[in-house]
Formats: sequence, structure tokens, C-alpha cells
Amino acid sequence: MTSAFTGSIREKLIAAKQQWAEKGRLLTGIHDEKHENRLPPGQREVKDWPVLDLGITPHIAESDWQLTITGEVENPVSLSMGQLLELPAFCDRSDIHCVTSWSRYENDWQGVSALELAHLVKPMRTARYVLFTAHDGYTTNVRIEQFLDNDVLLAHHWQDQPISDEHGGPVRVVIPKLYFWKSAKWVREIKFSKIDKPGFWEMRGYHNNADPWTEQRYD
Ligand SMILES: Nc1nc2c(c(=O)[nH]1)N[C@H]1C(S)=C(S)[C@@H](COP(=O)(O)O)O[C@H]1N2
Ligand SMILES: [Mo]
Repeated sequence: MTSAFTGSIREKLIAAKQQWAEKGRLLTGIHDEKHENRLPPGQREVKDWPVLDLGITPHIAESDWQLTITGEVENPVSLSMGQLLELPAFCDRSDIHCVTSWSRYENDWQGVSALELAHLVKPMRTARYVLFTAHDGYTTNVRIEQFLDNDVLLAHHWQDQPISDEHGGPVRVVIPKLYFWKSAKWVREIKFSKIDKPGFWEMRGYHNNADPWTEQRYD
């Protein structure tokens, strides 16, 4: 496959998703601030697990995987897979909500919690945002309190299986309470920052805050 070919697939995919954003598709006008319904407005439950990416599936061997945690932290680190696995393990069951309208219930994630990572790197008081960079060039951004929630983790297993390449293995971010585009697959850098920096989809019309219950799909 030539790079021109993969290049054109990517552009088509990206243009299609951007059009969704421009048309404001899927907005019901219902806001469920109190999470009275398990299914956020405009979502439907699926039993499979769709794959969404930019048309690139990086393959990163566990032996090559490295994560840099940097920025406004007292103790910046670079972790190998072995070092990540030495940190206390964390399991959590949560639902996935994708902005393209599918939700998948009861995902059992295993990995290391965001709170544990914060305990290790010690974010400074000046840190207000967390910026993620992945191996396919993808980026996304959240507010620090969205990252330091008790259900957020860096996951290496899903339903007792190592996370596959297509779903962002060997390690991906999982932020259950936000639309799934905020959960970077193939994560390679986590930066605590004083200032916000819109990521890949945030620059292309997706909402910066991404709360599914108030339909923060598009800006
Ligand atoms: N690195 C990276 N992470 C990413 C993406 C991507 O293209 N690259 N897509 C995002 C989007 S839009 C969604 S909906 C979810 C999809 O995750 P899944 O393919 O495991 O369902 O990953 C998010 N994280
Ligand atoms: Mo998505």
C-alpha cells in the first residue's frame, strides 16, 4: 500500500467525521445533568465494539512501549511497560459512549489509575489541563479534574484480554464519563499543562468538554 493511498483514506475518514460535527448531527436537545438515565441522550446501545481511528493502526510491541509523563509535575517520569506493571493495579467496570452515537455497557478495564499516576508524578498547583499524544499523531485534551476522576485509568487489559492493536494496545487511556474520543489509544505522552491545547477533534469542531449527558458533541 502506497503512502498516497493511505493518505487519501485518512483524509476521507477525517472529512466525513468533520462533516458530522459541522451539521450538528444527533443533537436531541435533552440534557440529563443528573445522569438519571444510564444511556446519555441520542445514544444507542451496541453489543459489539466498533473501532474508530484515523486510518492508521500502529503496532507497538510491549518491549518498545514507553510513556512520558511531563509538564507541570514535580517528578516527570518515563515508564516502560515493566515499570507501569509495577505500579498498583486498578480495575474498573464502565460504559463507553462514542460521539458517533454508540454506547457499550460493562467494559472491564484493568491497568493503572490516573490517581496513582498523579501520586507518582505529583502535579503542581499550576497544572490545569492534561494533554495526550499518541503514536498515530492523535492528540486530545481534558481538564485536570476530568483526568483525576476515580474511574480514569491507563488500561492494558479489557475483559481479561490484552488490549488489541486496533483498540489502542498495549496501553490506552480510558475516561469513562466523557465521549470516547477523549480516551487516547496508543498513548505515548501525558502532559500536565498550565494552558489548554485543543486536540485533533477539538480543533475540528468537536466540543472541548465532551460531556455525553449534556450532549457536548460539537462546539
Ligand atoms: N490515538 C488515537 N486515539 C483515539 C482515536 C484515534 O484516532 N487515535 N480515536 C478516538 C475516537 S474518535 C474514539 S470514538 C475512540 C475509539 O476507540 P475504539 O476504536 O477502541 O472503539 O478512540 C479515541 N482515541
Ligand atoms: Mo469517536
